[in-house]
Amino acid sequence: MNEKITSWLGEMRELLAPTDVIWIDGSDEQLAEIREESENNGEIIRLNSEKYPNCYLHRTAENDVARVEDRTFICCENQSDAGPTNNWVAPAEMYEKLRGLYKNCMNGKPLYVIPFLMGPPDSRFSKIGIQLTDSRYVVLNMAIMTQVGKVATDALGANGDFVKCLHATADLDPENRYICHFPQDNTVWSINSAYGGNVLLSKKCLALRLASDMGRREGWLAEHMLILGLESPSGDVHYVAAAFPSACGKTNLAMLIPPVQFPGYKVWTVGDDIAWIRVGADGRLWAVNPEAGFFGVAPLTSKKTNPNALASIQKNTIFTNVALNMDDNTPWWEGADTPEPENVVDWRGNVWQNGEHKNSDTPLAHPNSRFTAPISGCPCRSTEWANPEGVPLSAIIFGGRRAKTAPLVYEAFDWNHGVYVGATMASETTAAASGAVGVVRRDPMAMLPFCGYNMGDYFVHWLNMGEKASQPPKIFHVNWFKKGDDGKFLWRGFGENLRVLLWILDRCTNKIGARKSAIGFLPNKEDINLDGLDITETAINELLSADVQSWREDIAAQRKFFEPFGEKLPREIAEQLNETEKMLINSTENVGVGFSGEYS
Ligand code: GTP
Ligand code: SPV
Ligand code: MN
Repeated sequence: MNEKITSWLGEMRELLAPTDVIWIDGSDEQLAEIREESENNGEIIRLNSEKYPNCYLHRTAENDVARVEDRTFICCENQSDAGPTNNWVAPAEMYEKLRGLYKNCMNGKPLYVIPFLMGPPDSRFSKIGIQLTDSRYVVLNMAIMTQVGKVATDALGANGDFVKCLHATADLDPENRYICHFPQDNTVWSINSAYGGNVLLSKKCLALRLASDMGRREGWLAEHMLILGLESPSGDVHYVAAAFPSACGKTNLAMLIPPVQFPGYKVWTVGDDIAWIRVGADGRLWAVNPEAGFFGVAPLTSKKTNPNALASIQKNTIFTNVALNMDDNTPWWEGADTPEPENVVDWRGNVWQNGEHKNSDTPLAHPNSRFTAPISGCPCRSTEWANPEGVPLSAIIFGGRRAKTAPLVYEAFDWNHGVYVGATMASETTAAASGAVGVVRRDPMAMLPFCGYNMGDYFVHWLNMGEKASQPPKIFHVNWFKKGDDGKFLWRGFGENLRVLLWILDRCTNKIGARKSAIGFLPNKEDINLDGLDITETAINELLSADVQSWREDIAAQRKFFEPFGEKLPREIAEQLNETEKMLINSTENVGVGFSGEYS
C-alpha cells in the first residue's frame, strides 16, 4: 500500500465520517453491483434492455445542471498567479471554509475510493488521480471516463504521486457549492454538486485546470481540444487538434462522417474534449487524449448530425437529464431522430401524457443533457487513441460560435500570430455553464473556464511551445456558426465541415495558395471543394469574408479583455494586436470581399 494514500485517506475519513470505505477495483462484478444498488435506490433508471443494453438514465437536481464558473476557484498562494480570469481565495482560508462544509457530511453513507489513470499506461503523458466520493453515479461515470481500479494502482506503485480529488454531494446547496483547485497540493475539492464537470474531477479539474499548471512547469500543454485523424483515399492519415468552447462542436467534428461527394475519406476519433500535448523528438507536437470516454451533449445528436456518436451510445451508456419515452423506456432529446414522444417524462421528472407536452415550449431534455459512453464503443475510434506516444499534429484549429464577425476559416500567418488568434477567440455562451446563453464573450483557446493559472503566463507558455517545436503545426480559426441577415446559419456544418478540414490540410501540405488579409490567410474560393453542396454564391462570399467595421469593434473588445493582464500580457501578443489593427485601418473594403489581395 502506498503510504501517501494511507495517510491522506485516514485524514479524509476523519473529516467525512463515512460508515464504510469501498475501494473501486474496476472489475465488472463490482461495477455491476454498484449499478444494481443505484437502480434499487432510484439514483439511476435502467433503460430498455433490448434497445439500449446496459444503459441508464440519471436526473440531477434542477439547480445542478451545468458547470458553475462563478463557484470555481483557483486557490494558489498568490492571487496574481491565478490571474484576472480566475476566482481566487487564499488556500488556508478556502480549506478552512470547506472543512466546515465537509465535516461529517458522509455520515451514514459509504465513501468510495476511485484510483484512476489518465492517458495510456506506460506513457510519459499519463497522470494518476484518486477520487473520493459519496456518489455512486460519480463512480459509474468515472469508470467510463477514465481507467479505474487496478490499472491505476499498478501504475501508481508503492511510491507514486497522485492528484487528490475529493467530492461530496452534501446537501446540493447552491449557496455552498464550491469547485476548488489547490495546485500547490495537487488537490481538488468539490462539494454540493452532483453534475458532470463539477464532480467528475478527472475531467475539467484534473485534466485541464491542474494539468495546465503542471504543463507549464513541465513544458507541455493541457488543452480543451478534440483530436482527430483524417484519412485520405490513398490511406495516409493526418492528425488535427481543435479547441472550441463548451458545446461548440468538438464531439461532432471528432466523429465527422464525410459527405457522399468524398469517397475514401475517413475521420478517426482520438479524443473529443481534452488533449495533452508535448514536443516530440522530431520537433513536432504530439497529442494524447487522457480520457477513456465521452461526456457528450445529447440534444441534436441524430443520424443526420452525428451517426458515430449515436452508434456509440446504444449500449453501456449513462444518460443524464434527457427525457424518457414512457412507451418503450428509451431516452429522447430535442433533435433526436424520432418524433417527440406522446407519453414522456421530462428531465425534471414531470410526466406528460397523450401528447400534452406538445403545447409547451419548454424542452423535454435539458439543453445541457449529456451521455457518458466509453470510447471503446465508438465505431470511428482511432487505432492510435491509446498510443503511448500520442499522435503528431499537422494543424491546430481554434473556433467558436460567432453569428457575425468571424469567417468560415482562416489561417494564421505563423505560430506567434496563431497564438494571438487563439488568445483573442470569442464565442457565444452556451448551456454547458450556468448563466446567460448566447452572449459573446472572449474565451482564449476555449480555456477561459479551464486555465489553472494566470492566462498571461499561459500565453507566454504557448509562445514558448512554438519556440521549442522545430516543426510546429499550422494554426487555423474556424466558425461553423456564421449567420445571414435572416438569422439562419450560412454553413450547413457537421459532415460538410470536412470541406474545410481538407482546405486546412492542403494548406499544411503546401498544395494551395491563399489570400493574405488583415486577419490571416483566407481561402481562394475555388480551393474549397463545394461539389454537391447546395449553397448560394452570396452565402459563400459572406462566409469567406469578414466585415471590417465589426472586426474593428472586435479589436476594441480584445484590448479591453487584455487590460487587466497588465504586465503579464506578452509583448508579442500586444504587437500582433497593434499590427492587425493597423492593417484593418488600411482596409478600405471588407476583409476578403472582392477577392483581391496578396497571394501567398
Ligand atoms: P462540450 O462537450 O461541452 O465540450 O461540447 P462540444 O464542443 O463537444 O460540442 P458538441 O460537438 O457536443 O456540439 C454542441 C452543439 O453544437 C450540439 O448541439 C451540436 O449539434 C451543435 N453543432 C456541432 N457541430 C455543429 C456544426 O457544424 N454546425 C451547427 N450548426 N451546429 C453544430
Ligand atoms: C464542457 O462544459 O466543456 C464539458 C462538459 O465538456 S463538463 O464535463 O460538464 O465540463
Ligand atoms: Mn468540454
